[in-house]
Amino acid sequence: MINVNKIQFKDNTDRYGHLTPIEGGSDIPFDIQRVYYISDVEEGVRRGFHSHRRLKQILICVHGKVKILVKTPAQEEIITLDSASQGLYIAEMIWREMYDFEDGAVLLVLASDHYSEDDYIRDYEQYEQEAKEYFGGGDCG
Ligand code: T46
Repeated sequence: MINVNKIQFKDNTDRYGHLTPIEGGSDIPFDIQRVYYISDVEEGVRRGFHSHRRLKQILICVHGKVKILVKTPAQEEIITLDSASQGLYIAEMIWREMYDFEDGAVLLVLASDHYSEDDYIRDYEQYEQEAKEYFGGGDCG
């Protein structure tokens, strides 16, 4: 889907467990300016409901499982994140919702910029309007 893709990180697995390195400059298509994580999300809770105007992010479910709905005016996809060695790259102008957090799931996010509420579009109608201008029909297939 446009502005969204999965990234497979190197997974060093041995009998002592897993180790997943993520290196700036090679594994991540932007300079990491911020890291945050979402945890202890109760059953039935749905988060997100917004898009970013400029921010690019990579979501990694480092423990457990979570579903991510990504959406443009013309496309929609549901992606399950259940591997600590897999990232979901979401670039600008993508509506997202995160739900079905498994008990104990931890969603780590790498972001291309510092937190700025001005970069959020939290109203879906406003999002549709701005996204149609941004994609200009280029998100149709
Ligand atoms: C996103 C998804 C995947 C901060 O103070 N600093 C921060 O860096 C962030 C991300 C949030 N906040 C504050 C703003 C709110 O008062 O934390 C509170 C919860 O944020 P929000 O409701 O935006 O959380 P989610 O889970 O809906 O969305 C978050 C990110 O905000 C967003 O960028 O793409 O995770």
